Amino acid sequence: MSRAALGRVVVVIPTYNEVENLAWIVGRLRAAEPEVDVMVVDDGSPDGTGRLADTLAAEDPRVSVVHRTQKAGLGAAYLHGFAVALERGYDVVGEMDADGSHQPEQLHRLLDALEGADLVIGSRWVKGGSVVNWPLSRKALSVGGNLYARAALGIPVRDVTAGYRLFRRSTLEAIDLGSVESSGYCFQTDLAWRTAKAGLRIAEVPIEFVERVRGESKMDRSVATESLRRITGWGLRERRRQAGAVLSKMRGDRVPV
Ligand SMILES: Nc1nc2c(ncn2[C@@H]2O[C@H](COP(=O)(O)OP(=O)(O)OP(=O)(O)O)[C@@H](O)[C@H]2O)c(=O)[nH]1
Ligand SMILES: [Mg+2]
Repeated sequence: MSRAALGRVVVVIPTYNEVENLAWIVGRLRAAEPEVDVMVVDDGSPDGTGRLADTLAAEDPRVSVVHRTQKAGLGAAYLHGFAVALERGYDVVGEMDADGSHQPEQLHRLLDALEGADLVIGSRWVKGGSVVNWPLSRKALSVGGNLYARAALGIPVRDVTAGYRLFRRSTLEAIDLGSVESSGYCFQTDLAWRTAKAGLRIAEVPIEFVERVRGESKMDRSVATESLRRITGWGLRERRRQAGAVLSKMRGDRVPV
């Protein structure tokens, strides 16, 4: 499919204290994909990231900024950005970190895969995917978290926590964003899970994920705890639903006709 057939594409970049990274990543994205728009969603970063984003937007009509007043988590920032993107009529809405972990030069892989999918995930854990500069402990956390999520939810996605993504507009409209409560990274699992449940197509393409070299990670224990708690809850609910469906089918089968 040609790029034009995808329609208008915007990549949302959530930021909190990314002043050292933002110009670098936005510049790379604009150079790699000149037809793709960029929307920075900043949570009132004390380090001036929001002001820097305004400067970038003033220099380039394809860059825009959404300012939020306080740090409310990655999920909340994305939900805000998605709502603005849908309101502005974009056909494809993407996710990308500001810290260089998601390489703009690999976005074409995701764009190409969107032809046959409703959600494309840039994946570290499919064949050809990789992680650069992660200690073994961080790898184990990601692989373990993915195994757990896959087992609990039964979705066939290798990297369900990954945050390099493209959604079709129709996907975001189908998965009831208004009822999403996940605020941390669990947001990523939540949206993949909703997409799978809606019967939509999820494709994974391999990416090389590069650990941030500048600025501080916002990952902390509460983020991992939220994921574990919510995924377990969703998994148990799903198992109960499946068991209920089997039971009612068995009862239905026995009803004499
Ligand atoms: N607007 C907003 N952005 C956030 C928030 N938390 C994280 N981010 C951004 O989300 C992206 C991912 O955050 P990171 O801290 O890099 O998280 P991570 O990649 O899982 O962790 P590291 O691998 O340790 O870097 C970055 O662009 C952050 O600036 C938040 O509360 N609000
Ligand atoms: Mg990061």
